[in-house]
Amino acid sequence: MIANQLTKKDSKLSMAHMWVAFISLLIGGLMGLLQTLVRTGRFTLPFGIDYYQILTVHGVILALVLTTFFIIGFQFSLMSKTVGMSDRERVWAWIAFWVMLVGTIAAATMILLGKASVLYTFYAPLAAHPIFYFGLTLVIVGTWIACFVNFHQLYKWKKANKGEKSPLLAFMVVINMIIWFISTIGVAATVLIQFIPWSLGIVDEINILVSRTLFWYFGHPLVYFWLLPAYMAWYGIIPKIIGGKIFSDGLARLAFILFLLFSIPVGFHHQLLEPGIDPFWKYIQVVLTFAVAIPSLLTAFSMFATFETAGRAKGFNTLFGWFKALPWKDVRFFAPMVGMIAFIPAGAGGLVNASNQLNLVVHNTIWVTGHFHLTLATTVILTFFGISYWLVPVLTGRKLDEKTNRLGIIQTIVWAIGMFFMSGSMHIAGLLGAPRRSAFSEYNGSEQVTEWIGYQYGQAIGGSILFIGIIIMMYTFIYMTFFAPKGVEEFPIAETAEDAEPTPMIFENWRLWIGIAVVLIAFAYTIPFIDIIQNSPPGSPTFKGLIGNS
Ligand code: HAS
Repeated sequence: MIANQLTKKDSKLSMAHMWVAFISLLIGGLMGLLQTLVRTGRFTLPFGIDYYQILTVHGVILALVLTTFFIIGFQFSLMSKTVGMSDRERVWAWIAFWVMLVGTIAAATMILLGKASVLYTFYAPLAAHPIFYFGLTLVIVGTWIACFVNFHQLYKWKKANKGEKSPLLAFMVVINMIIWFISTIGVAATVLIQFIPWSLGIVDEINILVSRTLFWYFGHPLVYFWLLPAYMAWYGIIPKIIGGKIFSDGLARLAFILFLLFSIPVGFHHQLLEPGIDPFWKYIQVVLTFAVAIPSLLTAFSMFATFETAGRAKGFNTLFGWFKALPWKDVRFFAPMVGMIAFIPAGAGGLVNASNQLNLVVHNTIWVTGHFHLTLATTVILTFFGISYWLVPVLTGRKLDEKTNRLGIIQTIVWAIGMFFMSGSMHIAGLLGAPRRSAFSEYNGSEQVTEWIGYQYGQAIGGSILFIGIIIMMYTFIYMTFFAPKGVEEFPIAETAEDAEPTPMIFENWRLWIGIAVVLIAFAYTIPFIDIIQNSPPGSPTFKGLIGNS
């Protein structure tokens, strides 16, 4: 192992995950471009391909496959770097990778064959081929193996370093994987107990509200599973890149613990307009949703503090002078920073969604699609791109050279412009009532549709610019992997500021935090869930007809 680098074996493991993530980016991005073109009403898909088929590929491949592989690969590299990985752990990590990959290929094949056009939320009563659900199950089982590898890595480190505070990034990885493990129990339950028997014809009907509730029990923490690795980079890596220090290790850990507590018992905010759930429990979960915004506000504070102290330490002492001290020409900082700036309106949009009355206006409109293209496809993805500009060279034994840096800066600007048009148009069209999850339609010549058309062109323009961004990113990925100059690239891990308050050891009390998380989940879900089951309407048979997934 070269100093500051990972071992060859660890690098290979993370790099395998990066390959799957970037190939997914290309396929999923192409589908996204096609969708925006179809929605102008001027473009028809060739060879009888169905709109909902490509929409499913887009959602599953980008929201589930790209993210999961990138996150797990990145987290393995953080764990190897901070607490180490044994040969046995690495064998299990590879098993996790292959199980996830086989599951992904199975599910993707069914979608491509037109047998699973059920979108990434696979809402019942839309039914897919059973192999699609088996594929998803394998993906989840694979991630669980990865969870336990990470848990074991930290456990081993703690045993060897009794009484010591665990490395910040390892602590963060473990929190993220605990959130993932607890939340995926919900989606595993609905897939195994409800969807698989129903799609195999063993049972005739499915309880739709139960399936959606179990899905969203998983679906909201899923968004934090995406966000937290970006926060790992913001808290633990960016300070090093800007030549500063982590403002407060304790504050960073507190933010992550708050995510563990509040990110799960909030799924009802995706179901505010769904009948059959007692409004009192929706209210409780909305309150908890506002609580889960607090760790993001803490993060905003912490990042500003990090930037300001770094700038002042370099002698930029006026009120906003520190802003100039930031390394704007370094893509490792620039790409995540653009992501952070995007998170200000993106997060505000989330708070709009969470407000019961405003949710009435935006729910099921394309505003929501605009929201997650700002949060996930801008804030999170630009941070992931920012990570890959140094991580891929570290993994391949190459250098982040001037060419990569320049391409990365251009890519970030192209992405920001594309997303401004696409997500901006989505937000506005949504406010004008344009629905989400729908192909182009004139709705029998309804006048209201004319108000949306301009914004649908806006989405296509944005989508085309974004696709150029994807091509640049793919080129840069290939360049970094095979052609950049060989050398030793820095794996940047920040240190905490000397004058930061000491981190309370109670943050390492895993039993306490997991215990409180479980109590909160039980409180928010038990009574409404019993109510949903006891007062269920009749179940639904499979529905495969209209969208070609016969
Ligand atoms: Fe969301 C729907 C509420 C965050 C993703 N969300 C979705 C869906 C997705 C998604 C995928 O309450 C659609 C699911 C579907 O298919 O139906 N969301 C929220 C709230 C937050 C939030 C309250 N969402 C996210 C994140 C996502 C994501 C993060 C992905 C990564 N969302 C909702 C609701 C719905 C919803 C409802 C359902 C809507 C419906 O009706 O269907 C919060 O976590 C947001 C808190 C964020 C902040 C911002 C803090 C700002 C920071 C940046 C600091 C900047 C710096 C730079 C330091 C409070 C940290 C400064 C530099 C300068 C130069 C100025």
